[in-house]
Amino acid sequence: MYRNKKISVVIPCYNEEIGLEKTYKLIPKFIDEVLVVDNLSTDKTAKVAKKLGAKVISEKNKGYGFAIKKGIETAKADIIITIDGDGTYPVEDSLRPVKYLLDENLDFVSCSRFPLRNRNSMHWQNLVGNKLISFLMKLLFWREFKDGLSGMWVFRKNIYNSLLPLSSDWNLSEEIKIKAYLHPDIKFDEYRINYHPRFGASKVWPIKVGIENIVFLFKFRMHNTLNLAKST
Ligand SMILES: Nc1nc2c(ncn2[C@@H]2O[C@H](COP(=O)(O)OP(=O)(O)OP(=O)(O)O)[C@@H](O)[C@H]2O)c(=O)[nH]1
Ligand SMILES: [Mg+2]
Repeated sequence: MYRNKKISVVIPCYNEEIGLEKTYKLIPKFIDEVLVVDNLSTDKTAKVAKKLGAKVISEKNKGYGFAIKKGIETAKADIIITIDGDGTYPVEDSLRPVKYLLDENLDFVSCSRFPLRNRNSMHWQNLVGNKLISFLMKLLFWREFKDGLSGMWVFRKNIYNSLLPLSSDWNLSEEIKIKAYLHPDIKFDEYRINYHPRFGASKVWPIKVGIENIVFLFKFRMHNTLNLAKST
């Protein structure tokens, strides 16, 4: 609880038995609810999460988007914080972006990892991909996104129905930020955070995901242009 607001942390997990424990132990006391979404893990992720005291839900459709949506929809909170289960996002400092959201009367804060404080925290392929996608987001949507692919967001749950992201995979990260920024009644901003090296092995193919992210951005832009043209 913080300033009378109930706060949930949502952690989508696919085989994060190593990182989840490290992540969980850093969760600060003001958090009311920790939701671990087990996305078809074949390791002990669900067992570890239960033992730690998290609420464990399972998402049977494979994909980051499916997992994070399930967690957000299940969370019973006024404010939701999303992080990864690999120890990378600074949940220990999550009061800062929450304060920023409330002090500035915002609805959606996307936590930016850039400029990186610890150069070793991100593989160079991810760094290049992130920069390229953030640049394309700026070019296509005319707003600077310092970190278009950050997985740490702090937002008011009551705006979620106005965003309703459709993506089932990694594209959801871009989609939710762009929708939050474009929505006329939602106040969006970014807030700089630290980023730590990952615990456990990565399961992502950065080039494949990068290409999917780029194709999605162009399609999403076209869809928005068509909708705008129809409404004028
Ligand atoms: N790879 C993968 N991760 C998933 C999936 N569903 C949920 N996740 C979780 O989503 C979070 C983000 O995925 P990460 O693998 O950390 O992706 P990333 O941060 O872009 O890249 P790395 O940390 O370098 O692997 C992690 O907690 C994953 O365990 C899935 O279907 N595939
Ligand atoms: Mg990660």
